[in-house]
Amino acid sequence: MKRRSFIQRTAITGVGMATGATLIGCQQKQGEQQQIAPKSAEGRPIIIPTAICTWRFPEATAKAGALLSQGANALDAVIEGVAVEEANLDNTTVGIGATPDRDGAVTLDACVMAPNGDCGAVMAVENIVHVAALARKVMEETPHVILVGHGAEKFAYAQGFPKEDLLTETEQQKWEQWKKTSNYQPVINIENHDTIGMLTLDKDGDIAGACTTSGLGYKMKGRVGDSPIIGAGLFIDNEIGGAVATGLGEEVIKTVGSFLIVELMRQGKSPQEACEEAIARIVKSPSDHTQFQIAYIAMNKSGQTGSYSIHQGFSMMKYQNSINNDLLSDYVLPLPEKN
Ligand code: SD4
Repeated sequence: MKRRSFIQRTAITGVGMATGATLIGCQQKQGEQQQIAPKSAEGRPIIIPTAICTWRFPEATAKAGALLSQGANALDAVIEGVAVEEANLDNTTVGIGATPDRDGAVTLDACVMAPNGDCGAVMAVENIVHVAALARKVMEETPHVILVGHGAEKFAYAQGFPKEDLLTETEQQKWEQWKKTSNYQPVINIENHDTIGMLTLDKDGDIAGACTTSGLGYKMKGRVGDSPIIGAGLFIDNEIGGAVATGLGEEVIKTVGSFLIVELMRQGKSPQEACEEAIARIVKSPSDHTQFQIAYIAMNKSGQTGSYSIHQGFSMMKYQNSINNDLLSDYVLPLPEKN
């Protein structure tokens, strides 16, 4: 089912449903969630393994959440979680099946950040599906943080990643159609935004994050957005928490959004307050925020979460205690009429 029709259906019925062993809770607003950090009888914080992600990807949080419940560490869980969407042919903004660039090539960006502060990223990579796992390899197996283009692809083969054609027939046909007008008009919330950014908190209280995307559909060759840029698309500080962005990357980069959110949490803001402040910075900037979507999600060390977006329509998945909740985000602006 296309994400948009799923939104409409769930918004109308508001019913829960089951996928495998995982209960998907009713749609709730992020603000309606209980956000009390649980404590033991002795007053010590209890850590509840948690996975959150951008947009409505219940299978991804279910995968990461189940692994966390089985004792997996935050980094392993987050890589496996986002891999679900990288392999999802129906997701046209991540991995195989994604929308190509203007030249008809699918090029992927991803980054990861580990609890110890290490990070890795790959940009503009072709022919590799699991680019978050590849970013992890850059982090763990090279002295570098970022590899781009052919260099990243060559490294992937050396690490045993298979070469795969990422352009599906459907996306090729859509691109052929698009070429007739070459009309580049991103539509808020729909075709151009389905990047998955995920944060995981494991039983030891460690936080990891990953972000993986094809960026913007029909982007210029070589264009890179915020998603693989540490501090912009993703940031983790294991003493504080983490944040991930989705939406028009150019605007996230200008405000170093994810780093900003973690710093605001360090200063005492809740994840929700920090996400709202980061969006407020963009809204206050000279860029015309009525014309693009940006959303943030954040989590602190207690498993408290927040999300906020410029436009209506963004939601975050949150898996905690075997419940996979779809949390509608608060926003600055209602959807424009054309949507
Ligand atoms: C980018 N932030 O490349 C990404 C796009 C995105 O959902 O989030 N799409 O700018």
